Amino acid sequence: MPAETGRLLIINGPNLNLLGTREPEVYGTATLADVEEICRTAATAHGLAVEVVQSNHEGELVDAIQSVRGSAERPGADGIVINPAAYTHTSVALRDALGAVARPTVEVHISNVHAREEFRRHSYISPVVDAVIAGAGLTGYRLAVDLLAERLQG
Ligand code: CA2
Repeated sequence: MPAETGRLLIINGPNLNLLGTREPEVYGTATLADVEEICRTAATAHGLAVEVVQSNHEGELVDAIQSVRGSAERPGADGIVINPAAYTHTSVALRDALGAVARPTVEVHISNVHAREEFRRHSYISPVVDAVIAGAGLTGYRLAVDLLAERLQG
């Protein structure tokens, strides 16, 4: 196994802790633990470390984004995968935080947000990220990790 050559932060927004417990017709039956395993497996194959976080609180998500800068106590991160969940459609704070940290970032949505209610078609986040993946289910997280590995190592 090669030494880890970078770190990714995988951020999940509100209610994604409920994955696998409700609305399987929209979000499938896999859980947040499965998201973590998918990301870790893909990242490891690229020699990248991952940290997966989930919060139901907007300010905690802002703190998580800012944490990629690192500190004396914690390592930072080189890239971000974020499913902002409902905050996609409401949060100027998350958009500003992502814009400020300047790391390659992929926005992921499990469902195809363009095939659902009209309000889900607008994202405050998309203009400040490098790529958007929607409707690929949990595979979207793997694709996001693969893309970031390519951008960071290519
Ligand atoms: O498709 C996605 O990944 C979303 O980001 C999920 C959000 C939704 O607000 C976005 O429009 C699209 C909702 C996450 C809530 O996840 C649940 C999972 C299982 C049961 C209930 C909610």
